[in-house]
Amino acid sequence: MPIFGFDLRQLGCVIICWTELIVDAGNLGKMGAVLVTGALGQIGSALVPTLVRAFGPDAVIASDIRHPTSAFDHTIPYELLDCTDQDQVLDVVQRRNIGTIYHLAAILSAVGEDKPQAAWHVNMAGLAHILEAARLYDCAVFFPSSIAAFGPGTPRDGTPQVTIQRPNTIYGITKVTGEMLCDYYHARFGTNARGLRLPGVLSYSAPPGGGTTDYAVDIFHGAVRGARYTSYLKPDTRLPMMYMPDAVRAMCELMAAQGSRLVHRNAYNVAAMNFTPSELAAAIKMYVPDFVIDYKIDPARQAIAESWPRSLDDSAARREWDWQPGFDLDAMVSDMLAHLPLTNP
Ligand code: NAD
Ligand code: AKB
Repeated sequence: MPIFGFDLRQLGCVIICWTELIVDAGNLGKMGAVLVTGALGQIGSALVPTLVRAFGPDAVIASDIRHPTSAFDHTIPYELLDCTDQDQVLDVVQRRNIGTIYHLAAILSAVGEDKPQAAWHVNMAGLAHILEAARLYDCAVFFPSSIAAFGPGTPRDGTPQVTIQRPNTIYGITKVTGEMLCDYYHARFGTNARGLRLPGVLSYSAPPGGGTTDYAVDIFHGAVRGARYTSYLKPDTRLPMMYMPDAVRAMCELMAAQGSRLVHRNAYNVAAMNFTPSELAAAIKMYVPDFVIDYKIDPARQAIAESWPRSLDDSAARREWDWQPGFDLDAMVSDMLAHLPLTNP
């Protein structure tokens, strides 16, 4: 994006606007384009437009294993890319002159328990190929870990940054292994890999992709369609959550942060809010008075939720790169409901 003869990425001072939040997203890596894998998913659908606003449509390459749907903005360069195919990954990174990779492609927790071998393959082979491409072509890498990287032996309230990590889901095992693989590439090869342990992420624009926290998105669609929702988690199941604008901003801010400040660079706890299905239903009822929630428990997803933190200590992120969430429960509910009637007339 040349302006007055300079490329803003060179200056490290690109400004991103997202729902009135301003982010400095500079220092993303060496010069080069930004590749997003898994770009058609819930987070990619929000991240790609934000990156395009920062860097321009020619500097952001969206990719996924699927052909783009009609909702995809076809002005953005697109690659059909299976991240488990090393040759494809190396080809795209070299041919598109990639400098930064946001590696979002993955299989999430609930689908992962149905297909554990596929989850291991996509999540681990995919990350290994991305890190190898980053080593060979000197790219920065963003890796989204998850609250799933913790397990039943972890303290569940105010889960510390450094604590026991013995997850009992295949998804969680791939996330903690992914954190360690990023640590290894950074220590052994100097790869600029950075990561967040994201809570359940909520958004109105794209459906979630088969996780345990999906209820907290689905409930809004139930609320605007028929003022009803049947929760598959028990009413008192507390989980950490984050609204999509905060999640995208956290990803961009971490990638922009000064490397010398990052002690826990590959796996920061980040927190914004935590709630139970019954608390979320009560918050929605403030805006949709007729709203009714009932419960039909899915034992598989309930067991996963009960192995995860109820709340996170994100003081390392606050200290090392000035993380601050923007949305609490009420602000998130109000914003979700303000947008959903437009997408579900
Ligand atoms: P999603 O399921 O919505 O999207 C994942 C995308 O990856 C899909 O579009 C899918 O087609 C693609 N994909 C699957 N296999 C692929 C392959 N072999 N090659 C290329 N693409 C492939 O997931 P999301 O919610 O957007 O999550 C993105 C990342 O963030 C994942 O790594 C996930 O684990 C992590 N994360 C998400 C949340 C959340 O609440 N959404 C929370 C914590 C961490
Ligand atoms: C899931 O529920 O699998 C994801 C996550 C918290 O990683 N949303």
